[in-house]
Amino acid sequence: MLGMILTDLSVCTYTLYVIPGSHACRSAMLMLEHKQVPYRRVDIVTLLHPLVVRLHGFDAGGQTRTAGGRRTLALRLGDRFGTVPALAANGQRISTNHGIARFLDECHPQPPLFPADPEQRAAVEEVERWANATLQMAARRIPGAAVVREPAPFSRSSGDGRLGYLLYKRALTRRLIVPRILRGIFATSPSAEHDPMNELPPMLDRIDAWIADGVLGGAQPNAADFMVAPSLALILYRSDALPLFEGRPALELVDRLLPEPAPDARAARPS
Ligand SMILES: N[C@@H](CCC(=O)N[C@@H](CS)C(=O)NCC(=O)O)C(=O)O
Repeated sequence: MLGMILTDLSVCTYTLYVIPGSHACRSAMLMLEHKQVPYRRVDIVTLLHPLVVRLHGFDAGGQTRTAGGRRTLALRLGDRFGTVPALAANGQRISTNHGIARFLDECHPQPPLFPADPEQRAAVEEVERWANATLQMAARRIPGAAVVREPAPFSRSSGDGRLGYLLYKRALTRRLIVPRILRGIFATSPSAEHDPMNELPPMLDRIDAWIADGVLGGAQPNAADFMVAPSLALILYRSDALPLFEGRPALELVDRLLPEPAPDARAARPS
């Protein structure tokens, strides 16, 4: 079918629509894997995804996303058409990680994605909300600022990493299209003065505090862990972000849930 690559042809009831390397999509994949629910993954060609998921009966779950304080035309259109991850399950259409987490906990209670205790649950939901509204967009714009400044090196280095290749398999396609996505959709500027990297240390401080409080990084990962870790993994595609992570519990969290692939595993992957 136009715009799609079937990545797993085994027969199963759940189908997850994603785009390659998306941190938001990896959150849903981690939650499905946590539940040990088998699913078929459908990779949609990036930029066709709002239309493709809409044609499959999804929407964007009523989101109103902003980037750099702006609601660009493309974001408004995406919020009108649909977003990924999108989960088709037994005839139901579940849009957004927020919806997917709750659907999974209802249909597959064990292991839970939210604590049973109401106070602890409220704390996890607060972090989940922040990760969805603030961290997920910052995670696009922090590496994005480096991409729009210097597209060529990033198009080469983003061919592999904790989330796999980012958005497009071919480096030339990434070189030509990704900077346009970042500027046009996510309002990312090359200006060093307005580099969103400045927002990273306070965000890492918040995450470290939540880990210290036991809301994140517990023995049993929860929905908020699965929202936070992929965004941190995406930020780490920007090499000068790593020193800001060194020695932090936030780095341990992402290393645990989404480790850096070993160099020999990278070499063995088909290009
Ligand atoms: N925050 C939501 C939405 C995720 C999201 O923004 N997904 C992006 C891909 S990474 C998307 O589908 N964008 C479509 C568009 O902006 O048109 C979630 O976690 O489910």
